[in-house]
Amino acid sequence: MYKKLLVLVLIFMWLGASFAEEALLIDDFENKLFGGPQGTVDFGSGNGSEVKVSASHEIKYSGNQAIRVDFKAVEGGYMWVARGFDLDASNTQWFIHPKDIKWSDYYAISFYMYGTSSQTDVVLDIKDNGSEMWRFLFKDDFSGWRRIICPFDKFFSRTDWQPDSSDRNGILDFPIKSYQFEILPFAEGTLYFDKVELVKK
Ligand SMILES: [Ca+2]
Ligand SMILES: [Ca+2]
Repeated sequence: MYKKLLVLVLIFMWLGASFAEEALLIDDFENKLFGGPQGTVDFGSGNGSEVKVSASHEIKYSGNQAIRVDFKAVEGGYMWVARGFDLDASNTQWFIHPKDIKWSDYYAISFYMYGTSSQTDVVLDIKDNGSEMWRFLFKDDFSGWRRIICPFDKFFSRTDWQPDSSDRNGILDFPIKSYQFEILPFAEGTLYFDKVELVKK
């Protein structure tokens, strides 16, 4: 009897440990979501493109809300929707500071997107410790929530634009300081994002 109970307890402990360690939740868009210097989201657009963010309570993947991104992306335009550290807006931080993450334990960053099968090209950029921007391309070619896993070795250093302060050394220098979504032209619509995690090796 006790032996069986002990085995059960051990199995549950093992399961708990495996699930707990599979991914590290770094962001869930649970704040009030707004832009500007005191903003919780660093977002904007230029050259004719438009972007707006808000909290979505009806369509969400986890917690109380997701981030809703309404956009119009035109040829020659640009946009960004960023969260993390060292951004212009001052309240965009993740749950955990990049310096407190053991990056060598993780091979990918992942998030959930609510797709609309629009065939729109979407990117996730990450900014490395040398302020170099790295890009991962994917497509809105599904409907509803789906987890998009972006392995670090599938990102490429952006050739179209880099911040002035970027080291441009072609090396993905950890810790990563922030991430941002961009919708590529031409596209107009709404996408939702939620639950950003780092995925264990
Ligand atoms: Ca959420
Ligand atoms: Ca670099």
